[in-house]
Amino acid sequence: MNRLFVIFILGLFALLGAVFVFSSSNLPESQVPSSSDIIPVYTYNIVNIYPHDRNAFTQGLVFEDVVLYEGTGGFGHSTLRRVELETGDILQIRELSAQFFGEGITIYENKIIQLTWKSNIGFVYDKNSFELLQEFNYLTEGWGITNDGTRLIMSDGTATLHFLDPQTFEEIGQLGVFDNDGPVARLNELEYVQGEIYANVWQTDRVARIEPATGRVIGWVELGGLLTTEDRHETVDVLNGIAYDAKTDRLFVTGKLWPKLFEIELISPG
Ligand SMILES: [Ca+2]
Repeated sequence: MNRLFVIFILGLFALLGAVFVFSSSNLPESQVPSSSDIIPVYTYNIVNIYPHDRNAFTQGLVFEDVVLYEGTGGFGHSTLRRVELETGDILQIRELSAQFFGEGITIYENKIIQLTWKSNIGFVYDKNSFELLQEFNYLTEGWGITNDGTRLIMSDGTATLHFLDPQTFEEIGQLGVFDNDGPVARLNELEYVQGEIYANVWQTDRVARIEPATGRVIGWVELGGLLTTEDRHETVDVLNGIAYDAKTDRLFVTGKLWPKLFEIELISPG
């Protein structure tokens, strides 16, 4: 009886071992981080410098048609705005109720979607009138948001991105973001650029270029040095805000309370 039991247990372990070896060997190569893979670090050239509202605590940035859309944060200071690129002039503004701390924004089918930080509420506005059309809920904190044309992609300050259905706002998937050192946390403002997800990493000058299918960081963009010492004489906060104009292939970045907004082009390493 005992011997049969021992044979049974040994057999069970052998089976589990075989299953483990089989499943490990079948992981797609891209999901197995390897320290031997060097992640390219991109630098930048400044193409244009535009004025940016020093009072805008930038939490969301989008470019569409010929203008910028910006979401700002802070309790009692949160807004949604349409901004002229060349002058930085505010063309239209909607203030959020003081109980909400505005976060990321994205434009989907003529609607602007704006997250809030800890209220678990997202707002949906008409893109032209800024009229509030709808609210929706989510379980995590709200940080950045963008979309890939079919899904909303949202960050919550961790290393996990959330995919949301753009009609129902239900969560339809998650993506763990990692580089060679493991999970990449504090993902903040997002932008979908030519099939990749770009993400500011909060409190750094770095942007992660993320492969949407795997969550792997396939490039880092090093944006240190954009502001001059003079720019930093007044209060400025961290880099935050990436916008992409797909029609003209222009990439824009700014930061919280920054006096400038930059059009940049990326330089490949080597
Ligand atoms: Ca953005």
